[in-house]
Amino acid sequence: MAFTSQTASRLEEQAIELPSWAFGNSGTRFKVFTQPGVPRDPFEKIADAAQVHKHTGLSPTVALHIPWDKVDDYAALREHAEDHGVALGTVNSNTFQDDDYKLGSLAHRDPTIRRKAIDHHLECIDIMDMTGSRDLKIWLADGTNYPGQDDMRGRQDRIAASLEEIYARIGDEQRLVLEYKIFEPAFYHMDIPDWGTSYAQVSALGERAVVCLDTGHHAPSTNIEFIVMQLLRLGKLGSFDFNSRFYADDDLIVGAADPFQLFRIIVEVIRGGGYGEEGDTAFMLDQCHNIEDKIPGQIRSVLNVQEMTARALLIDLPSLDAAQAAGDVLTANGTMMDAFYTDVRPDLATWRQERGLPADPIAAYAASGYQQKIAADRVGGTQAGWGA
Ligand code: AOS
Ligand code: ZN
Ligand code: ZN
Repeated sequence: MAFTSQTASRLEEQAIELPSWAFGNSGTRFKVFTQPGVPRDPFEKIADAAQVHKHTGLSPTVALHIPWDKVDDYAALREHAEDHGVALGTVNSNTFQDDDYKLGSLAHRDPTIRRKAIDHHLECIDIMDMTGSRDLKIWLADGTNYPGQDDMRGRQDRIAASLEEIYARIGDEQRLVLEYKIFEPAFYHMDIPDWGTSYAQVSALGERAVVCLDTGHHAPSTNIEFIVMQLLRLGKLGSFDFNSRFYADDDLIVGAADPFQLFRIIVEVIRGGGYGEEGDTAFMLDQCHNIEDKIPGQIRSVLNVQEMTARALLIDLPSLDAAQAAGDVLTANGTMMDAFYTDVRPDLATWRQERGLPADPIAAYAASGYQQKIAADRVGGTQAGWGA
């Protein structure tokens, strides 16, 4: 199937949320590399994120992280975002940076620490009310390092009770989104290690509790698109944290290691009704740019997602369906591969030009002088939070 006007208009439905932390300094546990011009406060992170949207038309919202993006005046931050042509998006909580959380947060045995962690989430919901955000995203670092360190069942029950209290404060238009991760920072067990656990927890809460799938949070060789299919089938795929992994939670540019996997994931999102206006699955990036420039790194990322979405939209569905029904394995697989191997980049350049966007967003950003300007203007930019 060729790139048609229908493909073009379906692409208009795409929105990819950017993480505010992608614009700050970041690194690994070994080294945080600083870059000239990184934002000094959340306002500047929003301004940088707005550059990505300006050049691509793909990223109208920015996710916040509390406390990294704590400000005195959220109405002012919201207005600042709107002035820059974007809106504030998901609020990410953080219960992994305090000494208090060494043995867990929502799963902790000590009720005072659990209280502190629950209260942090209630504060995040208060912030969401001010920013107009829909989603509270919870990723828990809770887990243990050694067999016998704690009772896994008790921890699961405490998480359930803590989440219930948080969910009770979620507004009618808001959602609680629970992310899972196979390992790290805990290495013997994580309390929310997989989609099944996240699904069990959010299902016990109610309709407005859903799962976040971070593409870097699985064992090697996991069939992620199968999980996408299943969660959509169950009505619980709330959002993606997109990134790319070679080994573990690499947080690299989405589509870098395996564009074919990204394609297969998006095929299932479209198949399952999660895409665009008909769906409720939020596309977000969860990435850090440790060695490359951050704004062009984000531009490349959203373009990669768009490119694989365009290819996924090209699948000749009637032919695929007929081949599947006939048990014609080779034709069915060939139909998928025909779409995957189609170079849509010229069509996407035209798509952008027709919408008043630059044909080549990375070149346009480089030519804009913005990078030089922030490098000159900003001194003492902040650490994103990772690798501290
Ligand atoms: C951690 O590994 C997770 O991917 C989190 O989604 C995220 O990176 C963190 O919560 C930053 O907000
Ligand atoms: Zn994530
Ligand atoms: Zn992660």
